[in-house]
Amino acid sequence: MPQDLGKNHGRLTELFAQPASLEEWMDHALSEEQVRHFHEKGYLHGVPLLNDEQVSTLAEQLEEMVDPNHAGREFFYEYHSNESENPDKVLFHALGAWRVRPAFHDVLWNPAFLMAAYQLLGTDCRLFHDQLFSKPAKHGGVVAWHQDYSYWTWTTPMSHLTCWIGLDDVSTENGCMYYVPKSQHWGLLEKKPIAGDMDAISDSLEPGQVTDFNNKIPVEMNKGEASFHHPLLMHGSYENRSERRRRATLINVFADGVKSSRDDDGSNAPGADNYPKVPKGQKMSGQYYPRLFDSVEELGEGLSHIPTVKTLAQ
Ligand SMILES: O=C(O)CCC(=O)C(=O)O
Repeated sequence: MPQDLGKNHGRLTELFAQPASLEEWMDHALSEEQVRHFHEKGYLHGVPLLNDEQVSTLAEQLEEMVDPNHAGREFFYEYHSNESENPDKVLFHALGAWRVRPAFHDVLWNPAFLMAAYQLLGTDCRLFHDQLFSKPAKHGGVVAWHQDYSYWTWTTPMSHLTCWIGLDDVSTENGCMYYVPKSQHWGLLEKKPIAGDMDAISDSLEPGQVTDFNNKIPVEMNKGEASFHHPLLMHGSYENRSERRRRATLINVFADGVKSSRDDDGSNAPGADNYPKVPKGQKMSGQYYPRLFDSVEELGEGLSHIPTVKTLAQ
């Protein structure tokens, strides 16, 4: 019987060493300039989060999960695959890998991720969910322009953060993400279909916002590097025109204290039927929404010296 790894909140592997001192945590801290960049533009990219061994272990375990018959498939919250015979050709998107394979479980407690998430949220985080993306070589699939929070309005208040981690080098040729800088100030726009028409959002935009798309930036990075973005930042990715795959894992977190606003019948949370349920009005917490970081416990007296989006705003 496959085990649900989500029942366990301790490390399952030796892949990610835990810092033993404040100094070791500080080795992972973002600079004030990086935090300011995120605060102003709504994103930060090129943050090194994984070494080569971590990348290859995650990539191997992703390959296993691309096979729809793998052990543990039932623990996914969402699982979309075009079911090709050849794993290299599968367009794959799934949520919940942390419950299925140990490296995806332990990457949630990667100290480099936790430190950056603390600084960019300005507070301690809990896991919302993870995601896997694999775009095969020469594949026409796009991820249409969208704002992540348009999928998450059943959790409030909006205090969420996305971390996108490349398991391959990513460039404009193999379908890297694009961001529209400062679009986090546009407010929440209508949700449009995520596949098919890249520009489906365009009829919800003001003329000035349409012009802002001219400033979109490609998030080109080396494998093992991450980008972070604000829940309202407009982003998407074009097709993979290259001979190379483009694989990534994402970690979606929210501030400790975010509550469920999901109606009992789930009507205001389309697509979220398989997520562990929290009654409306209650804090998103419990086994499947673990608190990943306790800044007071981990950073103690160092806390007041660490730049965060909240200290910048003061
Ligand atoms: O990996 C992609 O192409 C899209 C990822 C995405 O939509 C996200 O990071 O929220």
